[in-house]
Amino acid sequence: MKLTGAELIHARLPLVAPFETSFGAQNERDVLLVRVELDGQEGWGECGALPDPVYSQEYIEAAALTIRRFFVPALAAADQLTAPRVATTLSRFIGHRMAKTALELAVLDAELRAAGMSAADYLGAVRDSVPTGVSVGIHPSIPALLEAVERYLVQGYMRIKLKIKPGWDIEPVRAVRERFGDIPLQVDANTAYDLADARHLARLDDFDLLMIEQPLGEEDLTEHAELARLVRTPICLDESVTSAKGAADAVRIGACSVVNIKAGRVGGYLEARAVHDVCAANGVPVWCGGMLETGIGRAANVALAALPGFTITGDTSASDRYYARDIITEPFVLQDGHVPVPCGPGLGVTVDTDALRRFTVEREDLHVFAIG
Ligand code: OSB
Ligand code: MG
Repeated sequence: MKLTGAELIHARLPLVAPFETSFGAQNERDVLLVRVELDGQEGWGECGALPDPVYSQEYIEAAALTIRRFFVPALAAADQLTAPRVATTLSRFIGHRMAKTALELAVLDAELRAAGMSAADYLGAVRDSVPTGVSVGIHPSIPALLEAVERYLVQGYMRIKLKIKPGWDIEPVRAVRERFGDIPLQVDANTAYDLADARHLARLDDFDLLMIEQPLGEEDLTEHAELARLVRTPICLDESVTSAKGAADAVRIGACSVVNIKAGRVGGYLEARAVHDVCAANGVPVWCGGMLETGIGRAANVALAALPGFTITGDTSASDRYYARDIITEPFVLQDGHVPVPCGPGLGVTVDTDALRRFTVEREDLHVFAIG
């Protein structure tokens, strides 16, 4: 198939509640969506980038520019465009993994819709629903946090992840443990600590956490390996893992014993599957992370999370945990702590273009012309 059209949509969706992490608070989710046409067949993709380069180097405007200026012209020159060929066609461009992922996903959606196959089947899913946890942001007070956690537990979420940072770590974890007992509980620091904090982080060992996610900096692989020797709680990496090779290296040097897989962070859903494969081959459990996706990215994440190596509950929460109104007609609904894996062709979700238009900040038709 050939790329015959491409469109960028910058939408802004209000979040049901502010989401605060160690890198800042968000009240809304600005998101970059990509719509492609392959021989006239439509496909949708979502870019995980946030508006500011605070989780990774990428941010929405840079992703849009990179897609417009470099990626779409390169893909337009490819004759037999398929999802696996997106990564190979764009491989001479360094980084910009979330931007690449959005295009790979849109091409995959179009290709699979044309073939009548679901993304779940294409990726190798073995489940028709996935157990789901929830990522709970930093709250203004411990009572406010306990109220939020209680609400999620009542809704049926299977595990709670608390965002932590220096000054908001031991006490919130202790309070949640004391109040809710033996629930599956873990924390995520989004790089907020240094190796010098090892003794402090070891205090979390008292609380039987499933894992500490990304305590140290993105590039601090050897420091994570050192920290893993100083704390008993398993170390999970998020930001640090940007490829399957990187995952294998991290595991080999003992920097982590669990991996959070986010397709955008590693450059695509096919690379995400390769991370899954290399972790499975090394006996390392993985779980599916999230970037507050709309229904488009969520559909892809849930399909990925249905692969056999995803043995730990992830962050593929139901749509209403994020949005009062998703831009997708069918919201993902929690049922007995699980979300269903879409089984229709492609991503298996339908974009409500009228609703999307109401949330659109900027829309751009890209010129699809070949370079070279
Ligand atoms: O570190 O996992 C993270 C959201 C935005 C950026 C980074 C992270 C997160 C989350 C929320 O933890 C995951 C989700 O529910 O989508
Ligand atoms: Mg994380």
